[in-house]
Amino acid sequence: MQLGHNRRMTGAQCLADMLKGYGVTHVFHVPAVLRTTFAEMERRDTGIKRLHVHGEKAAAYMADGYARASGMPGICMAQVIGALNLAAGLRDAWLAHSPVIAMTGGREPKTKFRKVYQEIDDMPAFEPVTKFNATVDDVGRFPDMVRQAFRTAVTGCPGPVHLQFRGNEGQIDAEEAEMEPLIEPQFARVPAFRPVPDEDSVRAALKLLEESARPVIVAGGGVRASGARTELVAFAEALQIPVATSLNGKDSIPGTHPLSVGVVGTYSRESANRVVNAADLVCFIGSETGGMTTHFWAVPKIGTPAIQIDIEPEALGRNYPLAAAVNADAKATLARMIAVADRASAAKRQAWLAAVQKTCGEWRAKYKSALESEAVPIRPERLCRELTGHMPDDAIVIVDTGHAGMWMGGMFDLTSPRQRYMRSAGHLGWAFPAGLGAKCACPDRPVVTFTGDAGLWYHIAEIETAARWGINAVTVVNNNGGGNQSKRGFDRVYGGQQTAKARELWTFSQVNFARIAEDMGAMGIRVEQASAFPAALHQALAAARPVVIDVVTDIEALAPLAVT
Ligand SMILES: Cc1ncc(C[n+]2csc(CCOP(=O)(O)OP(=O)(O)O)c2C)c(N)n1
Ligand SMILES: [Mg+2]
Repeated sequence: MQLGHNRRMTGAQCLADMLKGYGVTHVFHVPAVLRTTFAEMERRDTGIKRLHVHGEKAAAYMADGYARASGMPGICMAQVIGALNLAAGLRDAWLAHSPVIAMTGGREPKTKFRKVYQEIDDMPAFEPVTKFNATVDDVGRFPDMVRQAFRTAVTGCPGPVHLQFRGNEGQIDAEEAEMEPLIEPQFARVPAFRPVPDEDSVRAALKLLEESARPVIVAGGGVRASGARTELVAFAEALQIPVATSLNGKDSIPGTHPLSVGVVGTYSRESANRVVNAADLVCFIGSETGGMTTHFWAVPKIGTPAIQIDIEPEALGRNYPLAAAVNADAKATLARMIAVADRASAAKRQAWLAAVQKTCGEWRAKYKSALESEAVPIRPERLCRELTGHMPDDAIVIVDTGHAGMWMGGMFDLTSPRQRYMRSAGHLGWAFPAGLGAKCACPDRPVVTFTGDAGLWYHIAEIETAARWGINAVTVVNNNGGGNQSKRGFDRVYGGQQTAKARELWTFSQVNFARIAEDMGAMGIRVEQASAFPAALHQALAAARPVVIDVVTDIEALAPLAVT
């Protein structure tokens, strides 16, 4: 980077050049914000697609899906009145450590505190959901503030950033200054750096793993951020250590790999929880060891000897006292461990591996009939099995929360190391727009989103956005006519019985989402028999149009609860 070549330009010209320089291909917004910048993006031939969508929260989720699929910051924008809708949409990115950069319009010093139309102080609302929350008050600050936004979003543990541009619509972008729109390519994507581990810490962790008779690895989202899947699998194979994943880290290892035991925690697979709870040593890699992954610290139980490998030092030991801690990039650490591991130590884990295989086999036997069910309405377990069997080997799978997370986390398997899996970190309705964002980032890969009907309702208007922009993602709706994950809880407060009044609290009208999709310009396919699903998925993937597959499923089907 060379400084000192300033030229007179507008903030809009500077921002358009910088976004192009960082490799941004799409921005997601609700008008009207940074209008001059949008015109400059076009005039300066940046090729950046400027997608105007139906709601700011959806714009943030699209940017989030784009960021998680590509590792590059996703950009979303809103004028001052939409700023808090955008902030709400950053909440999942914050929880998932996704590098989203939000840009909003903001207060003009000349009119502050005078009851200007639509204006409040939005900055506090961005504080809990961003790593960096800043105002751009002087046009001359565009270059350094945009660089800082990218730098913060992708370094360390990645996360969202907010820049508020002066003027309710960010009109500061029309002002001029002497500027140099320099970019730092290193900060265009995650990971920006690969800090290597301290050798002693690697040796200490490795020694414990080599000595352990019943170890297990719990791989988290940090494995994806680091791009460490290949090393993770190679390391597990070298020492013959079973691998559980967090829901966020599900694509760390294919579900069909002999060492894979499934997703551990709350939205989980029984075999994974049983294996982790039977282990004598748990090695967390790129995992927050949070409530969902550990079923609120019951899997493994506190006191189980633990190791943690994490890029963020303050994560080390947060929830489990550690026998060893490694502070470094996951890929760099695993590469070093593979290089120095004592492979002969694997022999002492034969009995453990046999027990692990038995536990996994028991899970398969227990759910065989549900996974193969021919029932009408369709069982969600069977839908998951069809998705396992027919998912393209380079697919990006995007999954909503609630039952969607439970069904797909527990019952669906990735079958190829090329497949990617991303999940809502807790917000219902995230998956559909996130899937559209992922498809924008990776137009040549199949994107298959799995959501419940309540999840789709949130941002259903974005079917029109997908059709208008030719975002050819495939969305599979587990349509049971209600938010039936809520059934257990409402039955409980009604004395443990299902009453008509309890059902009122979580059921919806029956609708045909395939027909709605067709009306909005997408393709719709309705599936009422499980055996018809594979053909529907193949048709959808070949359609070169956005597709909604509306799968009519059993409203009484409840996902199994976590075992401890
Ligand atoms: C923003 C937000 N609000 C509320 C919830 C609570 N919640 C979790 S699952 C769920 C219902 C899900 O319904 P649907 O998507 O149809 O899936 P189903 O349970 O019917 O399979 C709700 C309301 C949430 N996770 N996120
Ligand atoms: Mg539902």
